[in-house]
Amino acid sequence: MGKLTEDVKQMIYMKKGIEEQLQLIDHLQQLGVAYHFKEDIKDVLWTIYGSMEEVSMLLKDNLHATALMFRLLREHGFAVSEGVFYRFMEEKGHLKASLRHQTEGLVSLYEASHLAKEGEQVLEEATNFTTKQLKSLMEGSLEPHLREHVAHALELPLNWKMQRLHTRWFIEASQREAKMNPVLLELAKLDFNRVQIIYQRELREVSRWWNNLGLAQRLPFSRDRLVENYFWTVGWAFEPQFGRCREAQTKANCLITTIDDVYDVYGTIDELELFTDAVDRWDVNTMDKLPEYMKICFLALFNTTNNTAYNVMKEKVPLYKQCYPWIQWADICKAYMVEARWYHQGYTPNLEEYLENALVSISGLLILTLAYCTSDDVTREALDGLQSCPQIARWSSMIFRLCDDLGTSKDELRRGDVPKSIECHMHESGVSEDAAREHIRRLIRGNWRAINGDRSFTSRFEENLKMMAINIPRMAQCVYQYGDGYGKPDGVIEDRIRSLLIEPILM
Ligand code: 0FV
Ligand code: MN
Ligand code: MN
Ligand code: MN
Ligand code: MN
Repeated sequence: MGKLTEDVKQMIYMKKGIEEQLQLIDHLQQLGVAYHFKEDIKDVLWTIYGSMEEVSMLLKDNLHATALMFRLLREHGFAVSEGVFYRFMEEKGHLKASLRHQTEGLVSLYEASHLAKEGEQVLEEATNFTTKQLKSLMEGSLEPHLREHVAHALELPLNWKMQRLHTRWFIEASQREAKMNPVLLELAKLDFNRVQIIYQRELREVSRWWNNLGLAQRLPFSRDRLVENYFWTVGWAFEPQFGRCREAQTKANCLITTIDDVYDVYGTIDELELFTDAVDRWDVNTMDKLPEYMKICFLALFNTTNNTAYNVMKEKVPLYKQCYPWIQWADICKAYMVEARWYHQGYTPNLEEYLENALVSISGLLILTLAYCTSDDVTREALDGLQSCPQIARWSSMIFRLCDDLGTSKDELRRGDVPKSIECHMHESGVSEDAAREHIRRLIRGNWRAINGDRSFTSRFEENLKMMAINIPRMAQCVYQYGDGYGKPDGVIEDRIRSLLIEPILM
């Protein structure tokens, strides 16, 4: 593999046309191997960015290359304007009808348009135009490989997809088409299988931890989902170097799920008040007052969380206060408690009141805290810039929550649970369930625009953190795409897990 990596590195620097250059970077990304060439890719993009005007002239009416350039630059945090698309528009602010026949260009523009920031009307028009055109192309006769690409793009735009899952699809599609550079394809297949073996080893380790803990046996009412819990973390950060992060997050996911079920399914309101207080004090001495099943649950949480913090401290003294994961745990339990009280009282909050709390109870902020405290690049300075919760963490958690509600609230309500965003909005505005769901989907798109507007970074640490903040909603959209893929697995998720964690790609 070392030789292959060297060959590809040379390819990146070899002199070639701008479109070819962009295409290579895009292929490396979609094949899931760009992380080997981070600095090289950054070099090339800086050069392109530095000569944007000439490059734009060169690309003239090449929609595919222009859209590719725009997307790659924006993905990497460069300040590129939607103005690069003006020349594809007519006077009236619509895209030229003649673009209808450029299938490849339409797909690229469709993907680029999903990186729109708030208020970018050209890109909004581009999403609508390309979606409509691509759907109508699907109704006609398309060359089979192209049809497959268009269908895959329409299912979810690239910016919303779980990366590893797309990588697997893209490698296999490239294999079928036999158009991809064989060196790239070979590297991608080898690397996919190599990384899969790393996942299997990590999964064995956390399985051993979870089985030894024995919590699921002691709390039989709770969901027991070790593999799924690990699968989420691969979606949040797939690269091999994030193994410690995946370990800490998988453990947290197991505890989140168990404790969420204590609050939603099993505990009485008085017990829950006691548990919330114990977590807030973070003191084993408060355990006496808890019922037996909560004692063991508290101790599992206490030990696991302290152990994670200890490992961080052992390697990177000191453990900064912003990294204390139990602070996040106290916030989560308090948010669970608010929901339990609302349910107990039969209270329906309005949507804003609900979301302000549900943003915390979805646990995204804890997940991000664990990400940065296990990060190799964490520094005092980086953390000082992070004093309060960064905006991107809020937008990211918001999408996580809204997707969870879209996928899980039907069953939650049937079982008896606090009204979720859909019901809160219906109650507040008197609209139908369908209209409420559409409203929630609009909110999701708005939060995506906010995230897209915040992709620049000034350090490796910030870059990694933002990538994870972007991957959280991607993963939520993946798991809840067809309902509650987490609580009530439906076959789709099992297949996806198998393809990422178990089945190697045939060489
Ligand atoms: C989902 O459960 C759940 F537990 C989530 C999304 C958080 C834990 C899982 C991971 C972080 C992987 P549920 O829909 O019951 O959550 P709510 O908050 O709606 O009760
Ligand atoms: Mn370990
Ligand atoms: Mn729940
Ligand atoms: Mn809950
Ligand atoms: Mn839910």
